[in-house]
Amino acid sequence: MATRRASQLITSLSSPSRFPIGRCLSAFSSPDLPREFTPKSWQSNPQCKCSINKAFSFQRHSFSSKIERNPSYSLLNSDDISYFKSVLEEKCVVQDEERLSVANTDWLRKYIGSSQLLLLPKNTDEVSKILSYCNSRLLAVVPQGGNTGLVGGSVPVYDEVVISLANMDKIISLDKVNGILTCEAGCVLENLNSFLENEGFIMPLDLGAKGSCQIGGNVSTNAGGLRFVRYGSLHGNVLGLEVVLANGTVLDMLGTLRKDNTGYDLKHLFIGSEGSLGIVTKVSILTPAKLPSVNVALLACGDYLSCQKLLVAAKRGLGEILSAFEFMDSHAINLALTHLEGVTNPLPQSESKFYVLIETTGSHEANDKAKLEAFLLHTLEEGVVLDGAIAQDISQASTFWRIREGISEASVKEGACYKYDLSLPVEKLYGIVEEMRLRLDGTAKVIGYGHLGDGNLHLNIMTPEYTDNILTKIEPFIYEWTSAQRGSISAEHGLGFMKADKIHYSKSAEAVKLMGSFKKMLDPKLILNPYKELAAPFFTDIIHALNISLHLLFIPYPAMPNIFS
Ligand code: FAD
Ligand code: 2HG
Ligand code: ZN
Repeated sequence: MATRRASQLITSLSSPSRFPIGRCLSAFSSPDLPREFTPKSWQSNPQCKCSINKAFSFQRHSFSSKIERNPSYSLLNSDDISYFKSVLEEKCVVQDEERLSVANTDWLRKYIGSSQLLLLPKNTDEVSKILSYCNSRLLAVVPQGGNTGLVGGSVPVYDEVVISLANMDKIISLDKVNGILTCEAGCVLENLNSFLENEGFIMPLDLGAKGSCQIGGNVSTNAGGLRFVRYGSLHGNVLGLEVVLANGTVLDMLGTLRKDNTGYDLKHLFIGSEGSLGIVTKVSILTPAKLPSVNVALLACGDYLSCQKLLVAAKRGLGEILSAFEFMDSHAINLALTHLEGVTNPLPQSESKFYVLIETTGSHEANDKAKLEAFLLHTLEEGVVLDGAIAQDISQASTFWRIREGISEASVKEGACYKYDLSLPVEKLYGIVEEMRLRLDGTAKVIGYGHLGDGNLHLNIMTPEYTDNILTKIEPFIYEWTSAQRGSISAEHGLGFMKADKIHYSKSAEAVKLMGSFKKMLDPKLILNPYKELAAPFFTDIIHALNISLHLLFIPYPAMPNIFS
């Protein structure tokens, strides 16, 4: 049986639609791969325009409690505009309706705020002046990077001033001996990678949104992505940060040392803090060497257990050259094939339940190829893999990646999309997808995919439109299920607005309380990114103590009279 599968693969790979193992792709580098995604394409779509005249109107579809605008925050007035114009170039003080509508609308078009002001500082000093002023005037602000976040964290909830880092996109230095890049926070991830590739390095992270997301946004969300399995978290790769605090203080932590145990390592507080503690203005980051041999394979597995076996085998058999291990169930791959233009199924005959994309990156072309081929033959013989194909050129490799990276884009073409991003023990990870399908009983499309190598599931649920009825079938069940497995309700996307009141499913009351203390200490007037992430701890404690669920309540935004008085 096992041998038959192996010979099947060899036969199928010899057919013109497959990519012969013996002719797998030669080394290619990612600038040639059209893997970027450009969410900006929707900017001109009239659907996403919101009227700024409807001040404080606010749409959100995933948060059943109602939160009121905090009246303690000041309303913007003409003196404020005059001040900002005195500090920034006039064109960087934006009140234009169309540009505001883009800044007010998140990538999913699910969260739409009503800010009436977008500021585009050009340097740290300008950021500092803006924050110092907003702090003294009690004007709430939202730091914004590429606005590709998926949890409603990057757009205003009400009329918060949007501070975009887009104009701060300079590369400051590259230390070629140690592979350390220092740059401004507004540099677009893909631009950094292209710059580095020319110098013989790469960024240690890569994500489908790389054509728009910024390194400051990546740091602030502690983005994971497609290279995490190889290079690990930004907590390991970021060596230093410059951050502007709410009161305008510039905190210089822009070290470039690999080792530095003098006192608390404060930069870690800001990595993943989602704009709630300060604005990241500069980043120094470790950049791995660009290696010459890259191979990509797409493999079909009959069941989820085989995917797990494949992961174990890949870690052992491919070892140091494994650079991505991404998985998709058949529903996810079919969604991508349905909605992405010009993409065809590389494994048209397999119709398997699961697919795994494996990428290897190494320094020796012949050895790496031989290693991958031997690995694939072995897993075929063992029956772990049912079918597969190795990309033989850049175009085929980019098709494989396009399918995996394009799932997000495809998911929003179905109408409404509820997105969950869970960390779970790998052996339990697919259980929630199956349970959710049973629970929703055909009333919604449910797809499971993600970074299996990191135990990170993306569970997307799609319906023609957002309804409370469907939401109550999903939540709080999904969070309770995750919490029961001691998983995390946010593996890599953050809490944002979507999960502002859900932190207690993954963190203890004591830990949340301590986070609240940090927030209060660093941003005592709570001007930074309100109503999100650490906005909740002030009342989460009470709610938790009463053992009731926040989503059942109507919550006026927690008044903080002692803070604002
Ligand atoms: P934004 O969306 O603008 O902001 C995100 C959060 O960070 C907000 O809370 C914002 O206030 C804050 N912020 C932004 N810049 C700063 C700053 N300079 N200082 C302080 N706070 C700031 N995420 C992953 O982890 N892995 C993936 O594989 C992945 N793939 C994606 C694929 C697609 C197609 C899309 C649309 C998104 C994907 N994401 C992924 C989510 C998103 O791209 C990441 O969270 C990314 O890091 C956000 O960067 P950004 O510059 O767009 O930040
Ligand atoms: C990915 O891995 C991203 O593709 C996006 O993290 C996941 O859209 C999603 O749910
Ligand atoms: Zn992801």
